[in-house]
Amino acid sequence: MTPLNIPEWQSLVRHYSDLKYVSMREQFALDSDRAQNFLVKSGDLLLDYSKNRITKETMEKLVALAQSVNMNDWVERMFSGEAINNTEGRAVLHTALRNRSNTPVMVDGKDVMPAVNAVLTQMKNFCQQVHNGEWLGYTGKRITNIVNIGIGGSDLGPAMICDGLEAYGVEGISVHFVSNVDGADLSTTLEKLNQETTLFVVASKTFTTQETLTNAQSARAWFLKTAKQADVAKHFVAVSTNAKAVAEFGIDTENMFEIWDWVGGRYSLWSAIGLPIALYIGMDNFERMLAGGHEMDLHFRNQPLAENMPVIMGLLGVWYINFHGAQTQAIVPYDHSLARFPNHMQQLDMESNGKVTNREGQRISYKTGPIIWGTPGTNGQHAYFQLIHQGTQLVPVDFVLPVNSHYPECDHQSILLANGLAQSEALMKGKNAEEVRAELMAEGYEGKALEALLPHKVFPGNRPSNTLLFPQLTPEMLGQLVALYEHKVFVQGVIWNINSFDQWGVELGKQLAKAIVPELKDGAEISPHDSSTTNLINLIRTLRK
Ligand code: G6Q
Repeated sequence: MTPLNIPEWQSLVRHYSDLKYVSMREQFALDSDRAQNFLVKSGDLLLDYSKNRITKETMEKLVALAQSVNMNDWVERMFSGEAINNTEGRAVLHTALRNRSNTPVMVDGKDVMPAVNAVLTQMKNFCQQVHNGEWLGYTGKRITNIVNIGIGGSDLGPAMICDGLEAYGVEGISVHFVSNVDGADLSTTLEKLNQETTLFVVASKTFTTQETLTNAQSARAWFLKTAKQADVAKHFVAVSTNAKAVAEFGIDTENMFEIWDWVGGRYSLWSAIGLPIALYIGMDNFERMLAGGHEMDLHFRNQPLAENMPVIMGLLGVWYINFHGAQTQAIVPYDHSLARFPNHMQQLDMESNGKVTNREGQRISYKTGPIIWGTPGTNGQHAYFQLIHQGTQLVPVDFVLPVNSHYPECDHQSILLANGLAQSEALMKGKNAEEVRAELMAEGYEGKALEALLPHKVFPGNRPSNTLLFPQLTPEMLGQLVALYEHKVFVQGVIWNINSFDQWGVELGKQLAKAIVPELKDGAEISPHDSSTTNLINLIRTLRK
C-alpha cells in the first residue's frame, strides 16, 4: 500500500499548489485568533503550531489523511500488545513500562504488568540500598559513582534524562556514561574514579554488543587491579534480556534487571535500562517521569486526532517532508540541560523511520524519516541559524521552551526565553525589501551603497516552527516530552506504511566490524573486500605501532 494513491494524499497535493504562495505573515494579519486556533495542550505542556504553513483547511486535510490510514486502529493495536513490529514478530510496548494505571496489557495471552511491576520494585529496593548505604562497596565504603556501560538505546536516552534532570540528582551520587569502544571513553572516565566507590551498570538488551562487552571487560580488569573476583558482585550489575550471557560474563544473575524483547532499545529508557536514571535522581523521581510518559499516552490514545499533540506534530512533519520537500527537522531546546535531547531524538526518529521498504516488503518511492539535528539555544543562533533564516533549505524547527529555570541564582531566563521567541517570530515574518530599506536609511545609507546591501539583509520568512512551552523541566514534563516524540514518530510511520520498530541497518553495523577485527592483525589472512577496504586494512597494519 502506498499513501501516494490515497485520495486524501492527492487532495493535499492540490492543496499544496494552492497554498504555495500564501504567507504566514498574511495569515496572522487576517486572523487575530490564529494563535488560539492552532494551540493544543496536554496537562501543562502546550504546543503552539500557529507558525506553520497551514490553514484550517490544511489541518482538516492532514487529519483526513490520518483517518484514511486508520490511525486510531494502529494506536490501539500498539497499546494492546499486538505484534505490530512485523519483521521481528514482536509487540511494541514501551507504553506498558509506564502504564501507571496498571491495567492489564496482554502479550501472547499473558499480562505483562506483573513482570513490569516486579522489576520496578527490584529497582526501587536496589536504589534505596545504594542511597541509604546498605549496599556498600567491597571495602565498606558507600557507592558514589555510577558508570553506565551501554550504547545506542542503552545509552542515549538515560544519558539525556540524567542531564535533563540534573537538578533532581541525589546528593553524593554522580553518574557517567561510557558508550564508545574508543578506549578514550572508558579511560578518561575511570581516571577520575576509585574502585571502592564505583558501581558499573552493564546495560545491553542482547548482551552481545561488541562495544559494550569490550568496555565491560576492560572496566572489570580495572576493578580487579585493586579488588578480588569475589568483589565483582558488589560492583557490577546488568540490565538485559539475556540471563545466560550475563552469567557467562561473570555477573551474578541476582544482580540482573530484566527487560523484554517487546521493548525496543531506543524506547527502553522507561525500563530497567533507566536504572542509572533511578540511581541518579531517585526512584520516586523516576516514577514521576513514568507518570509524565503515561499522561502523554492517555492523551495520545484518547484525544481526537485534530486535538492530539503527537498526531498534529507527526502530520506537520509529513506536510513538510512529503509536500514541501524538507529533508531535515531541527529540535532546539532553550534549556542547557537538554543538550542531549536532540541526540536522543535523532536516534529515536532516524532509527525508527529511516526506512525505504514498506510493511509489505516493497521499495517505496516517497520520502520517509527526516534528518534530525539540533543543539541548545541560544548557542545555535550563533552558528547554524543563518542557514535556517536565509539558506535555500526549508528547515522546520521545534523550539522547546521551559518558562522557569532550576537555576534562579543566575537569573538569565528572560533573555533565554526572549531569544527563543524572537527566533520563531523572525523565521515566520522575515524582513522584506521595504523594511530593510527603511532600516538602512535610518542608519544613514543611501544610493548605491544602500542598494548593494539591501538584498543581503532581506529575510524571506515563512519558515515554519512549533513552540513547545511548559512551566518547568520536571521529571513528569520530561517524561511527557519524550513520549510525545515517540508517538509522533509512530504516527509518521503509520502514514508512510513502514515498521518504525525494527533496525536492520544497525544490525548490519554489528556484523560487519566483527569480520574485520582479526584482519587488522599483522600476517592475518584478509578476506575478499573491495580494493579500497583491502588497501586501508593494509595501510592500518603498516601504520600501527
Ligand atoms: C535501538 C537499537 C540500538 C541498540 C544498541 C545497543 O533501538 O536497537 O541502538 O540499542 O545497538 O544494543 P544492546 O542494548 O543490545 O547492547
